[in-house]
Amino acid sequence: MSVHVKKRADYQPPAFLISTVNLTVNLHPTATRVVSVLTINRQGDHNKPLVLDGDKLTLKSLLLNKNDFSDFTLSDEGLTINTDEDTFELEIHTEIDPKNNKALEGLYLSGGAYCTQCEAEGFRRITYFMDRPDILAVYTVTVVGDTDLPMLLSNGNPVDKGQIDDGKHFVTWHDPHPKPSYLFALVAGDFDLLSDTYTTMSGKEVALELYVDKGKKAQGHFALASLKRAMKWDEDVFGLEYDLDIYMIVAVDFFNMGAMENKGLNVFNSKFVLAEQASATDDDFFNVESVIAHEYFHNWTGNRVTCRDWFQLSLKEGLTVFRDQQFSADMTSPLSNRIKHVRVMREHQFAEDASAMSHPIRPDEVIEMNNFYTVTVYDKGAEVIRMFHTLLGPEGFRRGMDEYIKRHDGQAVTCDDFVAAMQSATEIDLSHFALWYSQSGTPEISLSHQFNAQTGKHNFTLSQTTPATADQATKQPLYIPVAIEIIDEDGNQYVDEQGLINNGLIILDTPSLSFSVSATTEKLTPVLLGNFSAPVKVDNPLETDGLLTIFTHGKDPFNRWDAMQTLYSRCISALYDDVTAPIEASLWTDLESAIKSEQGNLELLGECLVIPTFETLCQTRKDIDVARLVAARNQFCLLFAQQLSKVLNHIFLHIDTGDYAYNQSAVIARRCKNVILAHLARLPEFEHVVVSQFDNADNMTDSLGALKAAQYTRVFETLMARFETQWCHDALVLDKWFALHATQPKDDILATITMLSEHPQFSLGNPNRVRSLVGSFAFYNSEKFHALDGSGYKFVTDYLLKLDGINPQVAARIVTPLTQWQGFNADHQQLMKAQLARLLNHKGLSKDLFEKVSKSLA
Ligand code: 0A1
Ligand code: ZN
Repeated sequence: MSVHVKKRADYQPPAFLISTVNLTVNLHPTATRVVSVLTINRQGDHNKPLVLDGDKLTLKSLLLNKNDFSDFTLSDEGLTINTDEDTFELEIHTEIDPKNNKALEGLYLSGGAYCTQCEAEGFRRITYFMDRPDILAVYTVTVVGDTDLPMLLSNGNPVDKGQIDDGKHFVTWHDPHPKPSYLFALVAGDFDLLSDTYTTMSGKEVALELYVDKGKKAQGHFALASLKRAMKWDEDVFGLEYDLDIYMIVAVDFFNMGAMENKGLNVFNSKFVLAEQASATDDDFFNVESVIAHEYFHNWTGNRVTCRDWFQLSLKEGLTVFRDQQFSADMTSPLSNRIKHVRVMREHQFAEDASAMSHPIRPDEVIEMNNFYTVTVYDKGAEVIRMFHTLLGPEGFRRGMDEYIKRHDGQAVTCDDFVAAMQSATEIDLSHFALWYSQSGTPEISLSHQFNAQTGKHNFTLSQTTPATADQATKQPLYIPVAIEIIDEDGNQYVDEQGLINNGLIILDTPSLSFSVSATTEKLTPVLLGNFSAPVKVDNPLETDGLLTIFTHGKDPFNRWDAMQTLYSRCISALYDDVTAPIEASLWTDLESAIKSEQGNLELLGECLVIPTFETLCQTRKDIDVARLVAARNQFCLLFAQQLSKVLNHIFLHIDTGDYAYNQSAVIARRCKNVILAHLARLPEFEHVVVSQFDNADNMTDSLGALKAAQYTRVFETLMARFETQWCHDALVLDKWFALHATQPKDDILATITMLSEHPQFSLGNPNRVRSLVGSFAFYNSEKFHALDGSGYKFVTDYLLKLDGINPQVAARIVTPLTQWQGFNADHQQLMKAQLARLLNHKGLSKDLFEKVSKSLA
């Protein structure tokens, strides 16, 4: 297959600019007509032709300065216009087929509604255009549709509407803010509408409109309230105010990602809009609020200031994820948010960096841009922004942000521009720090510690190294802010003699650095990477007593949680070596007292009782034998439940979750209770507790908590059947049920998944369904996905071969676990690669899958 690798270094400024776009879209399921009138200006002194991108379009006619025009060439990739005009108007008539657009890029049908998805390169599936983010134009859009599509929406403000004939009407929209084509949107359908208003800090009233499927209005109130909280927060924290008269959000069922920040008209996966007590878990509520906020925050970080080219994606995504994380922390709690994000980093981003898809947060080479909406660009990108925030402090960061917006409002810029704006707000030289944008891989920091009893001095050496990655063989030392505490057994804090530790932070910007501490005690415990101050792995060689000292006396709650995670991971390692190995009795008494001591802090306790997932455990291990690691983890969980059941049950019985409410203390209480229930459920004598919670739950968090716990009991299948009967009408709830089925490590799991894919609610064309069934199996059913007869790998591959012809973007996401073979032992690797080779040999493989599969076999 012919593939084109795009390189960041090859960026060329556009040869032409497009200042205005006048679109008329006449909707029809299989033959939508699009008329695009563009005002175009040549840039500089050259005689290059105008090259427009286009994909799956039928060109009907072309006019230049209102005359028929024929001096053009057409290819699969676009349209080349040969003209020597410098300023001209181009009118392009095309036809497209939304109904048969199953890739869900460009204009497509979701249920009965038309909607668009243009990021990253979907606008070229609607009309011929310079489909790149540095072409900023003012759009006027007329949507023409049948009257059974009462709502005709596009970006900006409505400026005209009317009846065309009996069966057709139109609405014209004008967006005064120049924008890149990826922010274009159009929606047409018959929805239920929730309306509200928001008065901005300067007193302007903004209409808020939320469009949901008919009958789902009650599930939209929380999203609308979240939007108002996000608008207020951005004013309070960043002084950023909304800039149009209307803000619309539409929820659709068929969507490849979470949501999309189209100017003034966000399109959302319904999963991130709809939420009410009976059918949504606390996590769902949380996710709705954070995705609503994320898309809203893009209005400034993404839309008003956008990316020059797609290599700069983290400019808007890393920054906006950081902003939504800060918002969520303010709305809920900093600790549980931080732990949530660190879990994502450790489970998914570290895995990506260890794989053939490793790339810096600002990638250098791309075949298919859709493959770069990654945990690296988004989540590691947000960690890099967080480090700016740590280094500059909240005020310095705010000054940098103000400067960034002041300099670049209305422009398409680069990550370097962002760094330069931050630099203007601090004395710290950020040039070394900026290496985080170009160097991939997960740095590993380690600490060595020697005590000299004669001098009473503790010498510490902190070192960093970044292992080579698939994309970069050599690595340089990074500029790493490491939050650090040095404590003794009673929790007294110590400072270093060199004064390298300032306000609990040490800057590690060389391969290693040393410092010393004077103390009479031999037992000093260094506590590293408070609040996960940098996206790195840590090797801090502490014994159990050191970890328990951190748990008991550490100042930073993140470190306290992390110490427990390390402790559990150590125990699992011992069981990996020998699953029958005894665990020292003192560990259980220590854990029991640790648990008792935190009874009053259910947030930390709930998180500390979570055993690291299989995926997290993989990130600190090599040459993994999956069955052994799964067995070791299971054995540890069983011992944990057996040894600690008394104290856990005692706490379980004393947690009062009260009447249902979605507020912080209630969420924390439910979370802790359900974590404990999942432990207790491993013991037969607690089966009735699981059933009783399932029977009595008045909210989805507790129902699903009971159902998940039930997987360790004999009643699982019965409860699953009851759940299905109760929820078979609600696709979003059934997704949870599909996912829970798919993650069962039972022998006939492949037959079960095949059967479920014939369920009336299942559809291969719907990304949410595919992700919940097949995605959950590939990502989270480690035991059966990695079965050593190769059946799990083959099953997923067979499925991907079917899916790739329908929706390559989703197929390329689900292939991820298959490409991450590096940590597993040779038996696994061989089987995984055999299936990757099958994919690679497949005729007509999409660019999306080709890029990931070929890299992982290289
Ligand atoms: N910009 C959106 C995410 C998004 C990206 C690509 C999409 O289709 C290929 C859709 C949405 C966000 O960050 O929320
Ligand atoms: Zn985003």
